[in-house]
Amino acid sequence: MEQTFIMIKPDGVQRGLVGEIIGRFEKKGFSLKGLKLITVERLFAERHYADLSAKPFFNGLVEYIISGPVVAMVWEGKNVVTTGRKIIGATNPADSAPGTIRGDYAIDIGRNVIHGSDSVESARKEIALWFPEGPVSWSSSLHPWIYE
Ligand code: 3AN
Repeated sequence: MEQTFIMIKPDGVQRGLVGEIIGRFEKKGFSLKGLKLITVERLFAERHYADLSAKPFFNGLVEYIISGPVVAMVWEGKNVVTTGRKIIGATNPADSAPGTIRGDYAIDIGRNVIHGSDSVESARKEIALWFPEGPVSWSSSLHPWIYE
């Protein structure tokens, strides 16, 4: 089953959106396979965002991510990478539809509350970076009620 890496950024934690965000993924039917509240160091944040290191906003992005604790999660389910991105909404909250997390709770691109892996391959890399111990292995008893 597919897995994705989801991170509630420091603004989402400070604003008390953790329960709301976890609830949206849970109610959809996805399974939580990893969860931790951590403050990451600069080098770690730079590794996570290595693909964006040439962007003019890179330093500001790293400062933002290390500014407070984040909630790092692994979610599992059919098409969870693509569907997770839909639940999150477009990168720029100005373009995110109402009903998405960013559409409902964010205004600025540099304070967009949440991160979600953009492909199965980046999910694999991000889960390995954030959860070197591996996700938690368990099966939801709701499975037959969610999948046909
Ligand atoms: P997403 O997080 O939707 O996958 P990416 O990977 O393009 O989007 O960007 C990663 C993060 O970089 C975004 N979540 C956002 O916080 C930040 N970012 C992207 N573009 C900009 C920008 N033009 N100005 C400031 N921050 C940006």
